[in-house]
Amino acid sequence: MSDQLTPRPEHKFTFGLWTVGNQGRDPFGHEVRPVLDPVDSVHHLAELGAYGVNFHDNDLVPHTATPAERDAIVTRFRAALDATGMKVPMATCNLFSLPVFKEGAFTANDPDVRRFAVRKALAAIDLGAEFGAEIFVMWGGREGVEADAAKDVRHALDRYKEAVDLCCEYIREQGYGMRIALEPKPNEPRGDILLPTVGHALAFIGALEFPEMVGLNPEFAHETMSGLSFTHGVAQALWHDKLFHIDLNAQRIGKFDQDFRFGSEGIRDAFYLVRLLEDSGWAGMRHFDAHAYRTEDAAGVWDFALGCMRTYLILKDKAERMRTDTEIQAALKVAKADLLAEPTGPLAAVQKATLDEAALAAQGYGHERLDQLVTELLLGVR
Ligand SMILES: [Mn+2]
Repeated sequence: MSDQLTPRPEHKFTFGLWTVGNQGRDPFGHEVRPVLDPVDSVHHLAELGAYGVNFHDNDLVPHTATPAERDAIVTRFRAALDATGMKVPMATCNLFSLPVFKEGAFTANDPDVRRFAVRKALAAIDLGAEFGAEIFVMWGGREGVEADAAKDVRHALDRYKEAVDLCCEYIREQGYGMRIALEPKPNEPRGDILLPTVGHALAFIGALEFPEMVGLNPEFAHETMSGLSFTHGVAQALWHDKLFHIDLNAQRIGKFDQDFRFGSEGIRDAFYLVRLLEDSGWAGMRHFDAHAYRTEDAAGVWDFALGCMRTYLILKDKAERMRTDTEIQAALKVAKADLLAEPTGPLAAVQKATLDEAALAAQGYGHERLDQLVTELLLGVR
């Protein structure tokens, strides 16, 4: 059992450099942890059994770096990857920290700010491609507004589409084979952010020039902030074949973006998510976009990272037990869960069927018993 809960590279666990590198700054408090060298992160995470790391351009290469400094950083980082066997499956671009993006990046009103943003994204795509990244995440943290008078959302969406199209055009031109994953979020840092939920983003993809190149990177915390079921959002992304990447963490409804250790809140939601990912056979990275509590020192950061992975593996084991638990499987039969896979039609069958409305209305589905059995499984008494 203990070996089964030990993270290993084949589990495909990845962490952003910004997650373990988070220094604990919040809107009211300064940094509490020193800067973490990305090379140290690679070594620590490899020791813990992770598969790889992901980065924003400026997590690795500072915005002010000269080309020579960039090359030296890239060489040193590559050596750490080679020494540990760690991969870089995803890269992204920081289009939210610099003052130039205070009014937006891809959707800024000023066309020159937009050009600056697209150019920065193209450079980040190059950097990701250099490390073999197959997914490029776009989180539009500054693509939003507080003063609604100042921005026509319809035009902003035109410009958002244009920017994504330009990035796709560039990826194709360079022959990178990279795919783009949009990351929805309802608010924070902007009062309202564009593409606020999985549903908004899925609809947006249909309007793009290269829709087959673009999918989603849904985040547990972001959907939960809206009070929505993250698992349902992920299920719909899977249904559309648009789950390109995922951001795992924990969050309570109605709070600021907490980015807690996976499973630290909403353990039940986390369980159903893991069950969905495992049952669907989804082959993507199990990526954690979270950070250690501000109370933690350097050692606490590695406790945090290991905790994310162990909780995932524990929930994966619970999902497996659910599949083999005869009482739970019998309760699922009572709930007729298996019959949902059966088509309703064809039309002639619908028209011909003998339907006893009173009998159908009178039947019970046994959800109380089923739910309690799953609860007891999660609580460790089954
Ligand atoms: Mn995220």
